[in-house]
Amino acid sequence: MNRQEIDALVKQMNIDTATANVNPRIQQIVVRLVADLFQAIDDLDISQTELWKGLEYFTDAGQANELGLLAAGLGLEHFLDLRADEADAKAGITGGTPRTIEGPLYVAGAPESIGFARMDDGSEDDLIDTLLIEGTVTDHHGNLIPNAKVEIWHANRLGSYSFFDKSQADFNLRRTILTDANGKYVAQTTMPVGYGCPPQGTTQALLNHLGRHGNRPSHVHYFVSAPGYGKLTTQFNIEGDQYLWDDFAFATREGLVATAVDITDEAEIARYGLNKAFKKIEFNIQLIQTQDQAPSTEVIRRRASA
Ligand code: MBD
Ligand code: FE
Repeated sequence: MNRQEIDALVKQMNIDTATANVNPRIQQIVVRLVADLFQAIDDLDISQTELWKGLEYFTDAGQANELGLLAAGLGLEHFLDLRADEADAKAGITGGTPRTIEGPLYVAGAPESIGFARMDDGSEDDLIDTLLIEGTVTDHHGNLIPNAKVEIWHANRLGSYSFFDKSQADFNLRRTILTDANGKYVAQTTMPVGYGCPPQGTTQALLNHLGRHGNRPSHVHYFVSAPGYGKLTTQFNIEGDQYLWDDFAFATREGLVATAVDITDEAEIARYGLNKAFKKIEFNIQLIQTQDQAPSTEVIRRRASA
């Protein structure tokens, strides 16, 4: 079949046969996606058995709640970031901390505090290094932004996230910190370990067929927002991890690589109120002022809440 025949066929299938509530945007998107699918079936001579295999895959992935993970693993989420960067550039927006993907593991409703939060529940104290994260939130001139909302979430020493891993306490390693009067935030937590896709899951099954691993480097997620500034979705990825530049979700970016510095000096340890050597990461965040011509950076998607 040629494209004209395919387009004609798809159009026919999308003629309104009912009168109410047509959504022209959905119509436009579905017509295009269906035509592109037909084209791919034709080009690749996809068999009926293969087509059903694909539909069954989506059924299984949806039932396993792994479609968000799949979107990360297929690079869809990263692709949308690259498009958002392009849209910013077109609108003349430059600078600020780079964005990178949210991933599928955010949970709304984490405990809030001002200036400082301890994020871990102490259960990993003897098993993993303490990590101290500190930084400021500023505008792109370097002016400090007090009262900015810094939402932080990360994995434990096994690469697992609370809520999704029911063996952890609710909101373990998830906090919302409002920057203090000096625009500063400090988080005391534990060193995260990189995430790996569930080995028996639907995402890993597909990655296996593609000859790909399903691992992420050690990283910490952020949402940062303040009135008058675009909401920033980002992460830092930690230097030294074998997957730093081999992330199955393509989230590591220049400007988002953090170095964990070993702090062993007794006076420094005492100054932070700690009782053992720890690692420290400085992660400063620059927000961009909202502009009329700027595309919104707020992404609406279904998220867990606890
Ligand atoms: C993660 O922790 C993550 O950040 C992404 C993008 C995908 C799966 C797990
Ligand atoms: Fe993550």
